[in-house]
Amino acid sequence: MFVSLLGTLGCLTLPDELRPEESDQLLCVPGGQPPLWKFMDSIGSEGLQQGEEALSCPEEGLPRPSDSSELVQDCLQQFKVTVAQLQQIQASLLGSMEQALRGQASPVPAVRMLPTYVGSTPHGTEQGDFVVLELGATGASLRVLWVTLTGIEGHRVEPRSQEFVIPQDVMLGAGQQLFDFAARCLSEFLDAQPVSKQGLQLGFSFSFPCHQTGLDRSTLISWTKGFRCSGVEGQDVVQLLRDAIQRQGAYNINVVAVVNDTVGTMMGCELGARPCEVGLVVDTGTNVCYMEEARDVAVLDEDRGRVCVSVEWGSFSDDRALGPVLTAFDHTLDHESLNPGAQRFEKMIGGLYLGELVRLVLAHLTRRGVLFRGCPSPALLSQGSVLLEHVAEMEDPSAGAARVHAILQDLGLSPEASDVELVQRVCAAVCTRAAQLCAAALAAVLSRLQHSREQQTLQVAVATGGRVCERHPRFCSILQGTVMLLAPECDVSFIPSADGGGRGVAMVTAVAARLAAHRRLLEETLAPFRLNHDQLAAVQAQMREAMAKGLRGEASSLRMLPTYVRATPDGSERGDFLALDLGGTNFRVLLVRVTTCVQITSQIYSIPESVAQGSGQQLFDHIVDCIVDFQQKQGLSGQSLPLGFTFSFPCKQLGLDQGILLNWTKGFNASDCEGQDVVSLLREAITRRQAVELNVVAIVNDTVGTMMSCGYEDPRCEIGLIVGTGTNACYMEELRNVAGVPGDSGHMCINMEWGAFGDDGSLDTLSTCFDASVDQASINPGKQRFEKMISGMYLGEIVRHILLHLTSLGVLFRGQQTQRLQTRDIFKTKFLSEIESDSLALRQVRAILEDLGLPLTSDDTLMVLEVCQAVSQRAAQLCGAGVAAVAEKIRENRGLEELAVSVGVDGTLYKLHPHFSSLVAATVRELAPHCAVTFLQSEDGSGKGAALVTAVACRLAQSTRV
Ligand code: 0WK
Ligand code: BGC
Ligand code: BGC
Repeated sequence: MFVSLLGTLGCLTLPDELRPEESDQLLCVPGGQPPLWKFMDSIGSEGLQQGEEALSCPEEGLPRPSDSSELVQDCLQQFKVTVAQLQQIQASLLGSMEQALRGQASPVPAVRMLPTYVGSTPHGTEQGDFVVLELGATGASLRVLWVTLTGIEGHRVEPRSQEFVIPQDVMLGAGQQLFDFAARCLSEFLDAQPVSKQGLQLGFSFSFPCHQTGLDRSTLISWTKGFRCSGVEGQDVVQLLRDAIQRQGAYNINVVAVVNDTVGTMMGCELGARPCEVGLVVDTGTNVCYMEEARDVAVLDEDRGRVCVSVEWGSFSDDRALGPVLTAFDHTLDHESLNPGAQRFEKMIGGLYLGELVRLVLAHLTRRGVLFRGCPSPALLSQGSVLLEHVAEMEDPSAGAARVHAILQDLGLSPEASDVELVQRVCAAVCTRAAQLCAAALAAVLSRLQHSREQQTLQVAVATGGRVCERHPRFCSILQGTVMLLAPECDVSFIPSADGGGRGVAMVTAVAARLAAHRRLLEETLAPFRLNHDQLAAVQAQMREAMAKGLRGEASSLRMLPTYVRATPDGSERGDFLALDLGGTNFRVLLVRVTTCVQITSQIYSIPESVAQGSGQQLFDHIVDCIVDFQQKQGLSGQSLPLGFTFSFPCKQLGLDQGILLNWTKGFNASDCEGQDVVSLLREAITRRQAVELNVVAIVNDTVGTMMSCGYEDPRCEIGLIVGTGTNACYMEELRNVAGVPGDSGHMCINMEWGAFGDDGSLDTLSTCFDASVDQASINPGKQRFEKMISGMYLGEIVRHILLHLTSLGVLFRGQQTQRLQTRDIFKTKFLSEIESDSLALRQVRAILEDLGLPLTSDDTLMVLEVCQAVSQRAAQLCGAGVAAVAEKIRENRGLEELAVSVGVDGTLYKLHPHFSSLVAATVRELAPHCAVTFLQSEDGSGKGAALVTAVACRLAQSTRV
């Protein structure tokens, strides 16, 4: 029962049932707080009679001096906070901070710990002219500044600024009214400045708790400090300001960043021996931010670097820690505030409340006849009449009694000398407690920094800002003294903020402007990779046209090569077959046993670059060496099994076992092969290697092998697709449409060799300078243009060229070109698949890139990820446009409304990239809505397909022989 009551300290509205007689014993909190009700009915406005009766001076029976000093003692004692209590607050706040950092939602953490998207303290290189709008830091006023950052250490240009008082009805009115007021102040300020009306960059210091989702996107959680405009909580305050500036229409101002005033204070602190990593503001409200380890901020997917977190300690409330130090005056103040129950901690420290607390104490002591002969003034009984400035002056020993007297007279009081001394003591009590509580909270932040930095002794600089810090005579010294008491192992230097954080906001704005400029440059660079529907439909149409020309035997970038495969397997094939699979990432030799099912035994052999680019004889001798090695290992030596040769290069087939290599692709360039029948080249190598019997029955392209391999499972599989080192497709075309091959009925599989699509320039409109760089650096410039925009051999290189370009623009890696990044093929296409994998956190992306020796910032990592996504997305969409063209061709061939067809697919890029296959399928659905296309990933590769083609050929040969 005791706890629950204190539990509601958050919003202490004493439940009726707890009226005085009941609560007497409950609230005598250890440490000697006098019973609350003794004060309550004499403190709050309702405690005081209203009107004339309230202002009446007691006729007789002022308290005896002894009583009054006990009364005063009682009163001031309440503001005394013990070290143990401060340590309890320090510990409790630290607990809440770490709970919130872990993202633990229940119990709801007492502080919010809001990430601010500020990832580094200023480099000092920031430069430019910036407009800064400060709203909320100093209560009922906003400030506009013109800040020039020179980017030269120690060279400072004094900001120009103007303060505008915000009318009460604007602070409590409609949100639009507030932002329109701000936009008017901006114009008024800029009208007085010799500045252009265009391209102004603005940093918005908005000092309220906000969820930030970007440097320029921030949603207000709740108002504090006397603000309560409607229609703003839950809204993006940057958008509200942009809309107001738009409505004002006087200036073209780009709101680049929004920051909390504590961040501005931290970022603005002069670069001393060590950068400030904590920003403390005590003005009308209070709050702190500090540089937290990104890995410890659960909501952020980061493991490296630091991020500035706004603690929002104003909302700290903890029964055990705060209960004992909350006085009746605090409850009354909260009860009568705009937001009862909220910001309890702030209401004990913030400048908006210190004056009110002093007023409540003075009114109470006056009521008890201890002050001003028991004669209150209307001002003393009016909420908010005692301001921070009053308290700061009255408490300032240098102000002297005369000044205090004058201030109290301004409040309609007639103070005696003893009153002046007592008022100063009350001010001191209230402010001392505020500074001590603030110190306990700051000590919690320092302990947190120690924890996260695993440092025994922490050296840190704290930037301080806000009028309580700046103007209150003793606040900072009490604060510093108490911090040293509570955090003795921390060596803290306090750096007063030179201009209330305006420069800091400009610093963040400069960083934001730089990042925004980088983002624009990134978008401009990647825009050509973002293909829209019309562009893809145009590629589809151009491919259809090229297919038709190729089939008619006319000049076309699509050679549409007949493969002499007329049928997909029908399951009656039987026997053992050898198969070779050359042209992909790996060269494989396979033994394929076809019974009622297909069993495969295979071995991967490497084709060294020197062989792939050596002599043709060397290449084919190497192939035969591998076959012999395989036969020996499989105990097949001396057996002459029918062999199917998957040869994944463009071949003009004259028959199933005759294929003239038209040109090498994919980095192969063996001499004396192009224009040759590769089956003959293989047979000659077999001959050269005496004692080997091999019966080469068929040569197939890997697309055909893949189609056949998948067709064995799904007879509707009539398209073969490879997206690996290279890319290509084949499909079953109507024989009547194939010029140069006799026969009008039946089908023939056509190897499109779509890798060469666009070699006639038809894709130049889509080609970028990065594609051109990759093409020029390739061993076959001008060739395989479509392949060079899609396949695995090239995507990594396209990305690398884009990264080089963005580095040269200073967008990436701070503009530092690294030797590694200049190295060809250093950025493997498999990195794209890894970097784009959803399961990889940014940190793993960073690890991949750091292995490449790239000096990364978290923004760089995000940008590299976006570059990879843009390049792979374009590749997948172009591939999808190609498949849509083929599917539509088959549908129209057969005069069908709707076509259901399957595509056998293979290739490392298609299989390993996390999004490639789904992007291809989505593009096909978009461009060929009347085709239900199923993609079948080939499990056994095209070697099996080659064996099946061989099996079909043997079956057909068998059937013709009988
Ligand atoms: C596996 C097939 C092979 C094809 C390769 C393509 O068995 O015929 O050439 O896929 O993919 P890559 O290995 O080039 O990624
Ligand atoms: C706000 C903080 C702000 C602090 C100091 C508090 O009321 O919630 O966001 O930093 O005041 O201005
Ligand atoms: C070749 C094709 C092959 C494709 C996929 C291209 O470079 O020209 O014949 O199908 O790569 O491996």
